Amino acid sequence: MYSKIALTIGGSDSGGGAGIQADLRTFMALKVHGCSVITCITAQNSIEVTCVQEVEKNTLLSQFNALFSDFGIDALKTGMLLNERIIKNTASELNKYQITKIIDPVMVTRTGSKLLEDNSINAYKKLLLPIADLVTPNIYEANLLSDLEIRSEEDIENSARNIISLGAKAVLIKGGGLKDMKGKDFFLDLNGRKEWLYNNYINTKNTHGSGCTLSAAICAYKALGFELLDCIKKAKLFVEKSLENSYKIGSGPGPLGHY
Ligand code: PXL
Repeated sequence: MYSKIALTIGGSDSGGGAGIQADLRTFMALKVHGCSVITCITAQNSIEVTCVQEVEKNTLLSQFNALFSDFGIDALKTGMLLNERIIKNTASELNKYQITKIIDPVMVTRTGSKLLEDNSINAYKKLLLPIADLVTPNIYEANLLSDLEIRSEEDIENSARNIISLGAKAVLIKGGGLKDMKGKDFFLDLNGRKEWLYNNYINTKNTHGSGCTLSAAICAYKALGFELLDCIKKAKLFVEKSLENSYKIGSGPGPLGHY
């Protein structure tokens, strides 16, 4: 039934709200077959991350080999890559394949748990931005990738230009982390095409996995063959709908409802 294939490369969230689990649910909701390369396993619930274990190099590379030796992957996204070692090994695999690459530079959860070890930012800049068809940082991640402290719309546009100058073909900076920028994102590409994108702000505390869902939805729409900016607009609507259907399962922020 599904003729297109999307791949997510990231971490497992035992709580099922974010990471690989959110990505695969998103792929399924958008009727794309989903594959995964798991980089690490996190133990977490709606409140905290209590343990992170990376997979061994051979396990990581074997997942790539298994998939790419048999399937025609149509688009991929990266999520939690944890450290420089995983970034390096992932980048050298991704360099082999000419398919659309969405890089979601996951660094920290909304509840403040670190998902990327310190000193790995340079590896993102050097190895992943140059091969990215799109990078999707939130404000915090954009600060670190562009060496700027974003406080205004103008800062966001400058940050986006810095990220493009590092080699990314396009960038989407998600404004949600700033008080007045909820639901407001900025898109810029290599050719100078730029656009502020808006959607309705959905007032819910159940936002766990919304960043993962957005990048996974962009990836799914790309696998289905849409043009990049259309993918982003459709993906934002998908996240809006999923936030409307979000629900509470623990005492912290709950997951999105992808159906
Ligand atoms: O939302 C980013 C993210 C990515 N990957 C994993 C996560 C999270 C956030 O909690 O747990 C595994």
